[in-house]
Amino acid sequence: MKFSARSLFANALTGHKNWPEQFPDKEPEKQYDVIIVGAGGHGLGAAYYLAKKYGIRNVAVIEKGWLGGGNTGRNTTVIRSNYLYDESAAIYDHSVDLWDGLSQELNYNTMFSKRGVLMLAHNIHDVQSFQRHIHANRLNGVDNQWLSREDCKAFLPILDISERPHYPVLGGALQMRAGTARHDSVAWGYARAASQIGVDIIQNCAVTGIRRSKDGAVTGVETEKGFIKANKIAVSAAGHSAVVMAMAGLRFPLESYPLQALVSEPVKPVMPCVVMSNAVHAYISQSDKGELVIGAGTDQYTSYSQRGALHILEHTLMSICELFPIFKRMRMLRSWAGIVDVTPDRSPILGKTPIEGLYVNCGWGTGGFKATPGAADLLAYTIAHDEPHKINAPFNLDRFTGGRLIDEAAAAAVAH
Ligand code: FAD
Ligand code: PYC
Repeated sequence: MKFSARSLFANALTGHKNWPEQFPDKEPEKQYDVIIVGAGGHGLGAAYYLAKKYGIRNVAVIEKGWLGGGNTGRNTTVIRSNYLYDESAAIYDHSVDLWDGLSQELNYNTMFSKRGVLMLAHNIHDVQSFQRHIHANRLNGVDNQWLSREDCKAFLPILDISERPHYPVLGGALQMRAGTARHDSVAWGYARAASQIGVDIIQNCAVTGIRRSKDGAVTGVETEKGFIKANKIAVSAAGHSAVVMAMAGLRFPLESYPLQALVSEPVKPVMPCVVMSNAVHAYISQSDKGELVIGAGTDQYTSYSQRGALHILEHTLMSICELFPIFKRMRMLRSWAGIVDVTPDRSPILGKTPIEGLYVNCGWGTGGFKATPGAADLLAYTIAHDEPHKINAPFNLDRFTGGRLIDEAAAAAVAH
């Protein structure tokens, strides 16, 4: 049996043993109270809150790769809550609130930095849409303000506000409480804290099936290493949620797409905030190490391949250079992709399923990193109480049959 260097390192850090030492038999008798499928920030965070807030410690998080190796470790860390609808304001703002104290809560520096997120408007439709968002946000107590073209330049001097670019800047919406964090620290922080209070994290162990009793309730998961029993199972397997839910016989309204990002060589501080532009399919920030962190829109075709199309990156870099001519000679160090699962209304699905004992957290699409502490907290609540919290109740699966969609396409901020 082989283990990657990363997973051995992960185990060393969390004090966890690998599967064979933990479960010498192929068919362990171990019965967990809760199994969470997927050791991303959401799954690990839910395990932490189950143990910490509700005293449910007999929990296993089962991961096919290494912890934090999915989208949690691949994203560009934009955290904001400037969504349009009341339901979204409540769920994303709950998360931003939790980000605030997370480093202290976990005793692990998540490097949350409220440097502001500026969303650029390039046409009259953008202007109207962003101003509508600003009004809606304010009514919900979420900070967001309109900047004129000149205000944008004053806030971000390297921005080209001339008529030269294909998409001239007409203004922008700025949320100052928004910002960035360090992506994998969230997974590590939750993993260490959960592990310290009794949660098992089992890596290199893909879930391959969900077993159900004759009356339909879940009884456990089939994995590459054998069957593991539990009467409650939560699936938090971003990008692959539809595949895992199909194991229980459920069809989910999700499509999976590659989403790409890249980073440059490090340079001295030059970007004071995050800048996003849905119209040009590009966004950019600067990490504390000095690298420019640049993200693209999703690929145009569905795929589970963790690499995206080159022309998407070319288009993104072209747009970045138009908005910021100063970056034309920067060299890019690396690029990568993650698989995001997208719902028809671009809002997540977080709650119970029609199957007894089966819970789901998926469909965060291009925007679930910001939601990590909030989604984790609400998933733990839903599992512990066997009913959703009022914040996630609107995000249930049956909104797609009942028609109560929460259409956040315009607030997604990343081109799909
Ligand atoms: P993940 O971290 O993906 O964890 C899910 C885990 O499930 C994975 O580790 C996977 O291996 C595991 N898994 C899957 N199938 C199985 C199985 N059968 N058995 C066991 N385990 C399984 N969001 C933002 O808010 N801001 C951003 O700036 C942002 N930028 C992004 C940039 C990129 C390039 C990408 C790809 C995504 C971005 N996102 C962003 C989205 C964000 O990354 C995700 O929504 C979020 O990280 C999802 O977290 P998670 O814990 O649910 O999923
Ligand atoms: O949801 O803010 C976001 C985001 C930024 C980059 C990718 N997603």
